[in-house]
Amino acid sequence: MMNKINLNAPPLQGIRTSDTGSKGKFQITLRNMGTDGAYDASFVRAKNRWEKVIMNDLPDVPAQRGIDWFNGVFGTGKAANYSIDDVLIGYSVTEIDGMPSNGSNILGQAMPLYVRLNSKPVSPTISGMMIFDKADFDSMNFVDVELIIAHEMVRNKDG
Ligand SMILES: [Ca+2]
Ligand SMILES: [Ca+2]
Repeated sequence: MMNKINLNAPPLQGIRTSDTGSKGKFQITLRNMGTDGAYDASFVRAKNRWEKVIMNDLPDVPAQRGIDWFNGVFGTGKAANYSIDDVLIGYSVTEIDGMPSNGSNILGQAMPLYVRLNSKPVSPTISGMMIFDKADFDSMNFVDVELIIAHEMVRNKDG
């Protein structure tokens, strides 16, 4: 396996944020943190889908000293430390377990990594990660791939 991934994601982190100064449209920033760009267009279409339906814009979260918004998930050389408007999602389509025939197939993993602590009653996500198995995506049509990405993306919305 060329790209080793740690499927044991780090625990969810929270950052105190401002609730004021929000005026604009909801933005999702995507970063391909892997090496395979074959599904980039599917991620963009899923992102556009959610940006259209999520109404509540949030204030930017400024860069925090010493913090990697991906919390090491994609390696220390790929740390993200910059201002976030409104959500940052790092993704990778890579080798996980292929498509084993014993029924234990892993499709991927998606979860929030940092959330805003000051927004009540929910804690909207600052950053999240999505990792998918290339073997599984390669076995599907692009419509199904996009639906799976969109479904997992919304799980990143609120921590
Ligand atoms: Ca915003
Ligand atoms: Ca798999």
